Amino acid sequence: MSQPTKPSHGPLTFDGVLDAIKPYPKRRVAVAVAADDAVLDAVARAARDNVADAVLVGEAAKIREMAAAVGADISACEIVDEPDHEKAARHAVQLVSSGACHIAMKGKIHTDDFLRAVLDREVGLRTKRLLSHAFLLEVARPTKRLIFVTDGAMNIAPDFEQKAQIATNAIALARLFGIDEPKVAALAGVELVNPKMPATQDAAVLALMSIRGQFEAGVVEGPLALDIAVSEEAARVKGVKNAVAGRADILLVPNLECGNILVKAFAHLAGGRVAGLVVGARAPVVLTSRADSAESKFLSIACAVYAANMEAVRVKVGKVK
Ligand code: COD
Repeated sequence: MSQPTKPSHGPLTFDGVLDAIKPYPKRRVAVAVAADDAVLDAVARAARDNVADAVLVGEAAKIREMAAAVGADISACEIVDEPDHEKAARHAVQLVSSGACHIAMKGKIHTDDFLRAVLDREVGLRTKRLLSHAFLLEVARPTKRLIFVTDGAMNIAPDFEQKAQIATNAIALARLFGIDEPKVAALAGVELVNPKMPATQDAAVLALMSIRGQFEAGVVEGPLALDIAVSEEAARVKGVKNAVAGRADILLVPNLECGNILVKAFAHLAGGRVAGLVVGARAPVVLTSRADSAESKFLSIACAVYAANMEAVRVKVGKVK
């Protein structure tokens, strides 16, 4: 496997991403079902800040009406009138697969409908590998940095093999964002292997694979409970010592529900900044929740623009040995 391109900087925060993309060429985002205030706000900001312009696919009259209502200047955006959600998703994705746009973005459409277009054999952006989703969370403690939560939006109940692939995808993504050797915590409810908790068994075998060198450029440990994964104090109190405990860069969750709840608690209860991307596709895909803030959608566009400029990493995300 080709090693991911190594960025010339250290680990990024969201502000670091915004700084890094300043000299990059402006990219073009194809938005599926764009009639949504937060989406329009985000694309207007992206156009104003020279990050990206957009093709807005959806109900044209509604898009214009909403943009006016929220004061979003979308004059730099092209609008494609397509009121049907499925067709709008396919059209937006096709704009990317044909090369007319660089990034696909989910608007006000159900995630599964959008992802089916991304996975479509004709117009989609699938590769030979598993596509997975990663949330990027900007945490404040102990220092401001990005951590990655995967997969809280695409693979519903990954089996062991899929978990290994999801970890590999996330390692490539974290490296892209400046983390040299990402530390992956395979999360479970406890740190001991319990046959009654299948997530602990998967996590333990993933950790064993890591010891055997089966993940390139990253280290996986598990099972780890969330507190031990992210808090050195919790790891110390519970007597867990390993390369990942207290310092995880990637939280590999057992299933979609765990990841989704974790990230929504971070965003909606703690007010944390979050972005969301699909990893492993032929082009960057922005995938945030419909209720996410305009800022979250803007940051996701910025992260996708950043990813679009790291060609080698975007395509060659590696494989599990
Ligand atoms: N990567 C690559 N190929 C895939 C993937 C993937 N992650 N998932 C499915 N495929 C391929 C399969 O190999 C097959 O060829 C084809 O796609 C269809 O597979 P199915 O029948 O298993 O998939 P679908 O179409 O029923 O479901 C795929 C979804 C991604 C839509 C589904 O997994 C899903 O609904 N995910 C959760 C989305 C969601 O609701 N998220 C909410 C949180 S915001």
